[in-house]
Amino acid sequence: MRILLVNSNRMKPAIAPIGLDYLADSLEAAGHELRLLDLCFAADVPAAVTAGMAALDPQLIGVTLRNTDDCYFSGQAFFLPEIRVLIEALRRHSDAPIVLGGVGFSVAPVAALEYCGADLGIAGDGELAFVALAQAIERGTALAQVPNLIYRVQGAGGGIRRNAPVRFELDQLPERRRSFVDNARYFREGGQAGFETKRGCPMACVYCADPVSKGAALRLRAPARVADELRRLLGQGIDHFHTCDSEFNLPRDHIVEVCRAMIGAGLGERLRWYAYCAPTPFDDEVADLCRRAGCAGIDFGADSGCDDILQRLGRHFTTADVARTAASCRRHGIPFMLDLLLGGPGETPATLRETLDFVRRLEPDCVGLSLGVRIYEGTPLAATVRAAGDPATNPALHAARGENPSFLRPVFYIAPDLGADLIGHVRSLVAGDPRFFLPDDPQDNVNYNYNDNTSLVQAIVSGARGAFWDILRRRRSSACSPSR
Ligand code: B12
Repeated sequence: MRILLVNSNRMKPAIAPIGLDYLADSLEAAGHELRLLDLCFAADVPAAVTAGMAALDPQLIGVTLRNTDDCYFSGQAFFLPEIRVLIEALRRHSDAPIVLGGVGFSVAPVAALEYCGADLGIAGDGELAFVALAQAIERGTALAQVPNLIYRVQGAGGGIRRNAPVRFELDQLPERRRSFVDNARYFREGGQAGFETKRGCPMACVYCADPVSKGAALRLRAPARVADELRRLLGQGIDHFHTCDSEFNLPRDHIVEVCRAMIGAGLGERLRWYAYCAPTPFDDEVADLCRRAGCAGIDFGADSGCDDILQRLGRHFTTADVARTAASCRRHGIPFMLDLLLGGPGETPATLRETLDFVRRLEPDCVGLSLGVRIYEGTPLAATVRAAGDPATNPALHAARGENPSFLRPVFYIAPDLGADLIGHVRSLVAGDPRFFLPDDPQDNVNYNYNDNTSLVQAIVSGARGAFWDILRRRRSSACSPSR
């Protein structure tokens, strides 16, 4: 089949649509002819759509939807209206079925399909499902057999049906060539490339949609295959990376084995990588291996410096664990960021102060502050909010709290005890400490929202590479240094 894959993510700095790179390997192995319509860099989207459709005349169109919104309380950018317009434009050129997929889509797939007006959707893993869908369309067989598929039922009753997911071992998939997307350009303009060592997350954090979109079961890739993929990207001139796992150190054995494979392949000296990690499990052996495997920094999802809040958030660690992990990073020279999620259930002015005081004592290289907790369909927090009555009148909910049954439009939880000016309050607690990244910081445009972040874009154009937080941190420390 002739299949057009469309990247709809235009956020800058640009992040490569790794999901499409992976899908392409499976679709090409199944014999399909593919073309990429990458709208990230398109100056004129309607013109790019016209050209892309004319070049292939597709029989099937897949659109990746990575972000439904920027998940950022002070930003509240919502991207689905643009996706709806894009789908209308694609439809004006072709009768080919339009399929939506991607991690943003997978969080609330039925609502997203209805909102965007696509014909079909695939929730979760795309590789086997998209191949099965193409085959069903080609042969005219029943859509009911296609795993992970969301589709409209014709005839009596109508409605939207969702097929059961099929989880598979990732090493069943073809080698990841990383050759469909222009990764070299994304590296020049986005400063990094992603790579995946596993899928799924078994943790029970009340707010997190990863178990919804990726499944709760961990599915690991063979470490040698991960090293091979990194080598291929190195061959394209890319030497800074970010993991695309939910948490790289879950399970501990896997981070250890992946690091050993990187060291064994001689990658530790040739590349630099960053990761999202949970505060535990982490210890001196893990830190040492990370460092030798090329780790340039870790972003730990610490969330809070208050044990009661950590418990309410369903986290599996304590503040003592965070302190131990911070000390390990220091001992092994690993720069680290602590990511905080402020304003969740039980948060008060006193717990905010406790958290910021705690974090300061750990001397992190920087601290990312997210204010307000984005509520996602299918999470324990969504269930708690629903159990509390009509979301439209719930004083803890902000932004799209009315007529938003699947929480598709951005809606945030902010503990009612915090009063109206959470940002102002946190800003005063931060008291100008340059290690803390505030939302939309007016001081020096160090803004911890990666959505259209012009200072980051400029830094990358000037040659900065690495995780966005590390680029911001280095930029800020050079701005603060007396020599400048
Ligand atoms: C790593 C990561 C980052 C890294 C990216 C590093 C890199 N170089 O790639 C960084 C730190 C830069 C980042 C930034 C942001 N991120 Co982020 N990120 C992730 C994370 C952990 C992994 C995403 C990923 O690449 N997965 C691996 C790929 C292979 O999986 P995939 O894209 O889902 O693709 C598979 C399927 O979805 C499907 N598929 C994909 N496309 C298509 C298309 C079709 C047609 C089909 C059929 C199937 C299909 O098949 C693929 C293979 O199975 C996810 C959470 C998670 N666990 O997934 C959050 C996540 C995607 N990020 C999120 C957000 C909000 C952001 C930011 C907007 C935050 C901000 N305000 O600054 C920015 C946006 C950056 C940008 N330009 O897009 C949200 C999006 C939620 C939503 N509802 O919109 C997520 C889900 C986290 C969360 N809050 O829950 N992120």
